[in-house]
Amino acid sequence: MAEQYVKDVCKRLPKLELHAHLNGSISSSTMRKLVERYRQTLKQSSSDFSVTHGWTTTIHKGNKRTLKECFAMFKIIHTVVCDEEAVTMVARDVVCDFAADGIIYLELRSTPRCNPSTGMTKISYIEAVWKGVEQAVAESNFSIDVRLLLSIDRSRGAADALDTVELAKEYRKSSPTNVVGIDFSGNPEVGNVRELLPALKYAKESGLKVSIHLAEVPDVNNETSLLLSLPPDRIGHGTFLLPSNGGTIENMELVTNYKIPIELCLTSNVKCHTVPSYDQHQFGFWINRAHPIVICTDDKGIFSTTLSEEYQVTAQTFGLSISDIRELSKQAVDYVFDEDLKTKLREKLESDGIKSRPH
Ligand code: 6MZ
Repeated sequence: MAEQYVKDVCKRLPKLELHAHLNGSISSSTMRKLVERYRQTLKQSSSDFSVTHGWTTTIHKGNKRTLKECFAMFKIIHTVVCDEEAVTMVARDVVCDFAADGIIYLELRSTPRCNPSTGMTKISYIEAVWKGVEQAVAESNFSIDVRLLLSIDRSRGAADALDTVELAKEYRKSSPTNVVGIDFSGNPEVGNVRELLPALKYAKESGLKVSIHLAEVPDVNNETSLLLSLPPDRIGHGTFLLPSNGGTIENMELVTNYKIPIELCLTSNVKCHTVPSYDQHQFGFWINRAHPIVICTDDKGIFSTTLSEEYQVTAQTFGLSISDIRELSKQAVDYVFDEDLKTKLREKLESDGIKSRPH
């Protein structure tokens, strides 16, 4: 199929994004606004931080970075997203970007963060995120439903993890922020999963949905078994789960027997060197097994991608037909964490699908 044709179909296709980290999804134009604001409004001197000198938080086309370098980028981003105003601007812009790319349902995940120097607290952070979401939904010409996952950063220890779960419980109850679950993420080379597991169990017992980054790096089979014991409602990446890639048969069987949906982020994995090339991505394995999978962006700002582009590169690499692409976006509805929205989303996909169907 011609590249331009597939590109157009993927762009017009109504899509669901289930794995997007807020601060990794910032476009370069929003990033420029943030850096300028950090310099001017907050009057930081240029020697304060490298954000004022040759900063870069995007891995452009054709370039790659290690996971370690990616995590260094988050430090830069978090420095400029330092108060509620910046958080709201980021959430608003990111939701508008996704809506313009044809996303009809977005599960946005973010780590509640406090900053004593600006007075931002975890609570004011969450509320600032939701304020930005509401602004985007009100302003956007497109119709998009947004739900939040609060992220546990595995590098921050057990007390912080428990605190995040408590916040998620509170916000789910008092609902205006539409928190539906917990994400477990952060630098996979840092943190002790055994210590963090009780917080994740507590989240599950509390009825929160839980998506877990696991096997994102090699040689973590014991940690992966612990995390699979929950079991998670969805898995992020799972790159090194397969026995052919250093995983264990037991872990792989748990994932397949429980049919745990896997959030696959092709460009992220290729750009971070955890997968050598698109054609060697584990997407090929799971699709052949008819295992539940969903295509996602991970950090569209850092990896300079869009969900449309992720669908396009997946289709072209693995020879998917237009109906395969449609089926992938349709199946994603089965895996969303807000059960109450599933019927509405199916109807929307059906009617939008008819409108956007190529002649
Ligand atoms: C693991 C990741 C990640 O929470 O400040 N994050 N964790 N693996 C990845 N693969 C590349 N990409 C992003 O967004 C940024 C945070 O999301 C997590 C990291 O904890 C990062 O600091 P928020 O909105």
